[in-house]
Amino acid sequence: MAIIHEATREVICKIVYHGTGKCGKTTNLMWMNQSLPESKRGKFLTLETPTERTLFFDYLPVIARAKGYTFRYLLFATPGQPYYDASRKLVFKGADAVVFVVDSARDRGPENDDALALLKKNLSDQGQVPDAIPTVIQYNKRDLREAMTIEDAERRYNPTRLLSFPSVARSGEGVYETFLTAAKMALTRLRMPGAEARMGPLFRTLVITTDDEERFKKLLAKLVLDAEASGAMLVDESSGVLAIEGAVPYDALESLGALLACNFTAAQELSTMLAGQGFAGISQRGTTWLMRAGRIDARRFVVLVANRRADRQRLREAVTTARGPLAGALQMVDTVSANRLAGFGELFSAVTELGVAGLTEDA
Ligand SMILES: Nc1nc2c(ncn2[C@@H]2O[C@H](COP(=O)(O)OP(=O)(O)OP(=O)(O)O)[C@@H](O)[C@H]2O)c(=O)[nH]1
Ligand SMILES: [Mg+2]
Repeated sequence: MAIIHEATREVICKIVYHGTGKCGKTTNLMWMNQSLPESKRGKFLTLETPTERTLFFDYLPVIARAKGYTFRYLLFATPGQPYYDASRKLVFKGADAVVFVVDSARDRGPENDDALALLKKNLSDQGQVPDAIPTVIQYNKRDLREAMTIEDAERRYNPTRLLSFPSVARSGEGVYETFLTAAKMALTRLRMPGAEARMGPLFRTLVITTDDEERFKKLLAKLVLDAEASGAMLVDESSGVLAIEGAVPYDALESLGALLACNFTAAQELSTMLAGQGFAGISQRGTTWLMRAGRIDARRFVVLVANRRADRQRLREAVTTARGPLAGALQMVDTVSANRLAGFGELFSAVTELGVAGLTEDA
C-alpha cells in the first residue's frame, strides 16, 4: 500500500522478499546495505537467531530521488522457515510488489515449491489477490555447481511468465536488477487505474494532501498536549508513517514505523487469538521513554511518545478522545485518494521511464 505525501513530495512503497529458508533473502538486503551510499538508504534492521536465520523480518529502506520527489522503498525480507507463519503474514501486509527468491540448488526443489504455496496462502488469507500483485522472480545461487537449469526452474516456478533474473546474491550479481524491476513494477501499477482494486483491500494507495497533513498535525498536536507527551505519530499497518508531530526520539523514523507496525499488529493478532477479540491499545515502558499505541481504524494506529514517568492513564484517555477526530480525518483521505492518485500518473511514468525507478537521477 503506497503512501504519497503531497507536502513533502514523498512516495512510500513496500517491497517484500520471500522464498524458502536460506535461499538468500537476507543476503540480497545485506548486499544493498553495503553497496548503497548512505544518502540512498536508511537503517538496516535484522532480527536473526544465532545461526543467521531470520526470526521476524529484515528491513532496509532504499531512498531514491527523481523529478523533485523522494521515493522511499521499504524492503522487507520474510523469515523463510515455515513455522514463522504469523510474522510472515504481517510482513506481507500491504506489499506493493513481491520478489520471490528461488534457491537454485537442485535438491531444494520441494522447499521452493512449498515457499511458493506459502506466498499465495499468506497473501490470500488476508484477502489479497496473489496473481494481481506485481511479482518478480529471482533464481539465486547460480554459482552452485549443482544448480538446476534456468529452463527447469522457469518451468517449475514461473508458469505465468513473470519477469525473472538469475543472481548470485553473495557477490551482488542480479541484486539490483531484481530490486529495480520490482520497484518499477510497483510504480507502474500505481499509475494503472483499477490495478489496486484487483489486488485487494489492503492496497489502496493513500494520497495525503497538504491540507490532510495540516489536519493530522493539528490533531496530533492537540493529542500531545492533552496527554502531556512529547510527540505522536500516525502509522499504517503496512509500515508507512502517515504523519508526525512533536519530538519522537529516533533518528530513523521509517524504521521506527516499521517496527511499531509489526509489533502492534502482532500483539493485536495475538490478543485476538487468545481472547477472541482485539484491544484498544498497548503501552511499552523503556529505560527512557514510554510509548502508547492505540488503534484508530482497521488499518491505522497512533503512537504517543512520552517521558517514562508519564501518567499512563492520562495517555490512554487522550488517545481515546483523539480516536474519533483522527478516524474522521483518515476517512476524508480515503474518500478523495483515488481521484488524487490519477494526477500522479505522469510522475510515475516519467520516473519508470528513467529505467531505474529514480535511483540514478538525483534531484
Ligand atoms: N553459494 C551461494 N550462497 C549464497 C548466495 N546467496 C546467499 N548465500 C548463502 O546462503 C546462506 C543463507 O542466506 P540468507 O540470506 O541468510 O538466507 P535467507 O533466505 O535470509 O534465510 P532465512 O532467513 O532462514 O529465511 C548464507 O550462508 C548466504 O551466504 C549465493 O548466491 N550463492
Ligand atoms: Mg533471512
